[in-house]
Amino acid sequence: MSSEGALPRHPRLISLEGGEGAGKSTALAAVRDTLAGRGCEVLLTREPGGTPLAEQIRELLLSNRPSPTAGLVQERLGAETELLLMFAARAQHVQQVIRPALQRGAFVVCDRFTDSSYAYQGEGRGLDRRWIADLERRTVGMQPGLTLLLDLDVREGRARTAGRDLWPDRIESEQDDFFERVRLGFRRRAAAEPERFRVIDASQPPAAVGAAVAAAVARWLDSRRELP
Ligand code: Z5A
Repeated sequence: MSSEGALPRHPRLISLEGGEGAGKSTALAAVRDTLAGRGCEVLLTREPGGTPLAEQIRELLLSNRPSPTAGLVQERLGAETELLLMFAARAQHVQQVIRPALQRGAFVVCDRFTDSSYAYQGEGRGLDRRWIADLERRTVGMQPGLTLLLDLDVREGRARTAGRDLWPDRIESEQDDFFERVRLGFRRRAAAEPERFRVIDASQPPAAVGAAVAAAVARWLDSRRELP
């Protein structure tokens, strides 16, 4: 068994994953409403980010604006630095927000989590997955009990967000082949862990995506012994 597969799954930690423009906002609302409808306390959060410090790290990771102090040459962020910053933000987020919320009995719904590091930094950037697994084990120590993967054709997702931002962020500025590797990475992880992942067809209209997500969460809750 791989080292990342050996981590315990937390029964109240849910993550949402997928490529750009997959519709995580609609899905997050559907998860929140399904859980709240059963009387559960729900904390919605995101990565990279989720605490003031982690949000500052997010800015470092994603900002693509020319810096007034950088002169003409922008310093390139290396793949290894990108991975370590993702995990620096995540360590802070897990320690300050996620663990305390889980400990008081809340459900935590996270817009992206460690699977994004395997997909973007592992498959996209080509970094060694054993290194990612080691960081995951040391700084997170658990996996979500449920991961919803919004799967969508790369070009369709990018078309949805085209023209949204004056400055597309640093990762959004990558080429299609990068995002094809990321998508494949997510799909491989979902195929390897079918009991944790539910793959949602994100090409459907928003209401249908929301309904599919709500149904998946409801079935997952019903399948568990300790019902909320
Ligand atoms: N990243 C990483 O590399 N490693 C890590 O470990 C982590 C993250 C945690 C920031 O994430 C970046 O960080 C991300 C991965 C990297 N980079 N990329 N690319 P983010 O989640 O903040 O960024 P994002 O994935 O680019 O967000 P997004 O493009 O906004 O995607 P979304 O949240 O899934 O989409 P949305 O906001 O719900 O919808 C986007 C648009 O599509 C909007 O105009 C909607 O109206 C439209 N939309 C949504 N659903 C539909 C449907 N069903 N039909 C038609 N149109 C739709």
